[in-house]
Parts: sequence; C-alpha cells; structure tokens
Amino acid sequence: MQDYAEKRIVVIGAGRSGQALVRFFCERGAQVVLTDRRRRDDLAHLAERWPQRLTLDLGGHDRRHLVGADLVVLSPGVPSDLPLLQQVRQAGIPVLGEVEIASRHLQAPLVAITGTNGKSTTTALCGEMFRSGGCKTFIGGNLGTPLIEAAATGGWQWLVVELSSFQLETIERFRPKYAMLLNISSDHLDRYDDMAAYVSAKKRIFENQGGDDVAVLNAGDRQVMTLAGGLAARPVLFSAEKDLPEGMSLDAAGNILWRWQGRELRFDTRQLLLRGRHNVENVMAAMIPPLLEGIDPKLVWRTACRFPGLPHRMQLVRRLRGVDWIDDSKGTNVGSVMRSLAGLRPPVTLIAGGKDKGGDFATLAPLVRDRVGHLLLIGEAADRIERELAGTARIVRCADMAEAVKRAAELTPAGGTVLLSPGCSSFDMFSSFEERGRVFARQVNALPEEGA
Ligand code: UMA
Ligand code: ADP
Repeated sequence: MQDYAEKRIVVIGAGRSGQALVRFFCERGAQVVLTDRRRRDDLAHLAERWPQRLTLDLGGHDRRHLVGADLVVLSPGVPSDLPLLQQVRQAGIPVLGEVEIASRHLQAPLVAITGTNGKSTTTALCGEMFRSGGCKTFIGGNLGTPLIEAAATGGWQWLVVELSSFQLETIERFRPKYAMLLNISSDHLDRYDDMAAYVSAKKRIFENQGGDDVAVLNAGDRQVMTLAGGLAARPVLFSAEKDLPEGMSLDAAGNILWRWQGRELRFDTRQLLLRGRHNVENVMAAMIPPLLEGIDPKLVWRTACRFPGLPHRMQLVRRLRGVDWIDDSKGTNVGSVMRSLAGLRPPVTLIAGGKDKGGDFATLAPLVRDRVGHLLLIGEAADRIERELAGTARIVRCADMAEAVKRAAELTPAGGTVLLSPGCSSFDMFSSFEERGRVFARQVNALPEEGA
C-alpha cells in the first residue's frame, strides 16, 4: 500500500517513531489511530494539529481499532509477537514496522548497520564520510531520528541507518545496498526467548539482498562468520584480529590496511581521536561503503580522524581531584561494559545496574576483580548483579544516581576513575540512556571543587 488517503491505520507506540509515523500518515490523508499502553500526556500537539485525522487510544490497545484497520504499524519497542496481533494477522491485515514502511518510500541507496555494539558510532562515522564527499546523506534510525522522517522529507543521495534487532523483526522487503553486522554478543534477553532468536532477528538485515549488494562482516567475530556462508550478497570483510587478503585489517605497525582489487591503502590509527580497539573496528567498517562508492580516501580518513565520538560513550565528564568521571551510559549490555572496563587502569569505581535485560554479569567477574575497587549498584538489576559478582569488588547499593555519585566521590582515590557503564537499559529509572547520562553528568558537575 503506497496511497494512504482515507486508509485506516493503527500506529502502536507513541514514542519518537510513533509520533513521526502519525505525521507521515496524516500528511498523506490517512485516518490514524495512535495507541499506547501508557497514558502519555505529551501528545496534545498532534491531536491539535490533526483533529479530523487522528484518534488517540491511550492506557491500552483497543482491539476494535486493530481489527478494523487497513494497516497496523509497530514502533520498535513493541514486540512483534504481541498476542493481540495474532487476531489482526489472522484477519489478513498487514502488520509492519516503521523501517519497512519508510523504506518503501525511499529511493536512495541504503547502508544499514546492525550488531550488538558499535552501531551508533559506526553509523554516525559512515554517514559523515558520505557527507564529506558532498552527498546529501540521512543519518538516523535507532541512533535517534526515525527513518520515516527521511521518507517524509526526501531528496537524499545516501541513507545511513542504524538498525536494532527490534526494527529488523518487522521488515519484509527492506533491502539495503550495504548491510553490516559488526559483532554479536548477548543482549535483549528480556525480549527474546534465547540467543538464537536474537541472532535470527539480526540476520534478517541480509535477507532481501541480492548479488549486487554488499554484506560488510566482522571476520574476527565467530558468530558473525557462521552466518556468512549462506548470504546472497557479496561479502566484504574487516577485522582487527586477522590478516585478510582483501578487505580491512591491521598491519604489523597498527595501521588500518585496505586491500581491494590489488590496491593497498594504509591509514595511521594514531591520528584518530577515538580510543580503543573496538573503535578501530568501527572506523574500519564505516570506511568500507564510502571507499567502495568512490569517495576520496583522503576525505574519508580526515572524517574518521576528526570524529570525537558520540555523547554517553566513554565520554569524559570531569576531572576532579585527580579522578576521571566517565559517562558510558550507552554501555547497555555486558559486552559493552567489558570493552569499556578493559580500556581503563585500576582503581575503577563502577556504577552499574538498571532495567535487567538478562545479560550474564558473571562473565564480567575477572575484569571486575582486576580493575574495580567499588561496585555501586542502582536499579532493578542490582540484586542479580550483586549475586553474580559477589566477592569480586566491594559492593555498595545506592537508591539513585545522586547517591551513587556521592558515594563514588567518597570512595574513589586520586588517580582513579569513576565509570558509569550500567550494562542494562535505563527504562526503570529514566526515559532513555541519554537522560541517565545527563543526570549523571549534572550530579558530577555539582560536586564541589574541594573535598567536603
Ligand atoms: N509501547 C506500547 N505497547 C507495547 C510496548 C511499548 O504502547 O507493547 C509504547 C511505550 O509505552 C512507549 C512507546 O511504545 O510510549 C515507545 O516506543 P519505542 O519503545 O518503540 O520507542 P521510540 O521512542 O519510538 O524509539 C525507538 C527506539 N526505541 C526502542 O527500540 C526501545 C529508539 O532506540 C530509536 O532511537 C527510535 O525508535 C528511532 O528509531 C533507542 C533504544 O533504546 C535508542 N533502542 C534499543 C537499543 O539501542 O538497545 C533497541
Ligand atoms: P550501539 O549503538 O550498538 O549501542 P555505540 O556505538 O553506541 O553502540 O557504543 C556503545 C558502547 O558499546 C560503547 O560505549 C562501547 O563500550 C561499546 N562498543 C562500541 N563499539 C564496539 C565494538 N565495535 N565492539 C564492542 N563493543 C563496542
């Protein structure tokens, strides 16, 4: 369906994606029901803008709207196996995701980026590299701006889009020219029955690709490479661990080495502002599409070198009395906490916890024992983390972020680091990982210069 005039469309979830979908459909003359299980009080602007077109159904999802619809569109946070949707599907009503709808209205080629960690950094980098070559490039998706906003404005030459497993669950024909799978480790086990279900959602990024498309794969990640065999797209590999005859790898001196069709280019990683081997992987992956598309390698590399990193990813908030305070609020799974901790010298005071996503905190034990003096726990997952990491560091339970920051200031010696890297999502205490990071930074910046 491409013509929405007078079509009855139900949008489930009234967050960023849902609200952007409402604007998209109402502008095209549809009759839209926006439904949310919560009673949200931030929707008045939409209701006022489209009094004739928009109906709000809040505090639950009314079945009657759903079974009477021509199309149901899900926000990413809405599980695609919601029992309520069974009846809708049985009635033959299409149930699609925001990304699928958006992609049907977009003509420009897509770079789609998924993986457990590094998606946002790689997406932002890759998008900026296309922009450096003068291409009008949309950068968004799970990173923050829903893809449907790109469809609403149009005129793009490239679309560089971060995709979560949630968004990939509800695609149908979505076909990126470049599909990247950066890495796989355990995440979102609160939504999926097991790892296999999570991996099969991620894998869908490749399912509509053909022989002219490219799959960008991390050759150093065993799980990723087990998927590589059956792909229709042409694989292009990167690895910070393996020497590759073709693709992106590291040479003996630590330079990024791009080998392609008999040509070799080297890039000195000491010029990067980004720190850590994982970020070298992100840079390597990001460079592949713009280089293959003929963007000048000098411009591509200059963009990589100037990139300061995104907020809330290992961001230094303050250096106070010899202690570095680092906001890694986007460290929302065990794998990312591991990477972040591995890059720091002891003693680290680690603030962790939040909404439990079922990660295996016990795998952090050796690193915590080695680097962490005090482990300050907040949020719903605190009980489980305390059990799984008992005996590895001194554990302190804190009621909220303010208490955690206060205790961290008391307990961390000069020369140490306080790291907020929760290993959990934020939704038990905050509206987003950004808000969690901002609250942390506010509390840290309010600490007095001199000790009390
Ligand atoms: N809701 C329902 N019924 C349900 C479930 C949820 O009504 O059964 C409602 C909630 O009450 C809430 C609304 O849905 O009001 C929220 O929708 P949403 O969770 O899809 O959130 P959006 O604001 O639309 O943001 C989404 C992504 N959020 C999630 O996937 C959880 C954002 O990624 C993304 O930036 C945005 O679309 C634009 O594409 C955030 C995220 O946390 C950063 N992503 C996860 C991650 O990175 O780990 C996947
Ligand atoms: P995502 O969007 O997938 O959550 P981000 O780029 O926002 O990824 O980075 C989030 C955190 O994940 C970072 O603070 C870092 O700890 C970790 N991380 C980033 N890139 C990688 C990578 N390539 N491999 C493993 N961990 C990574």
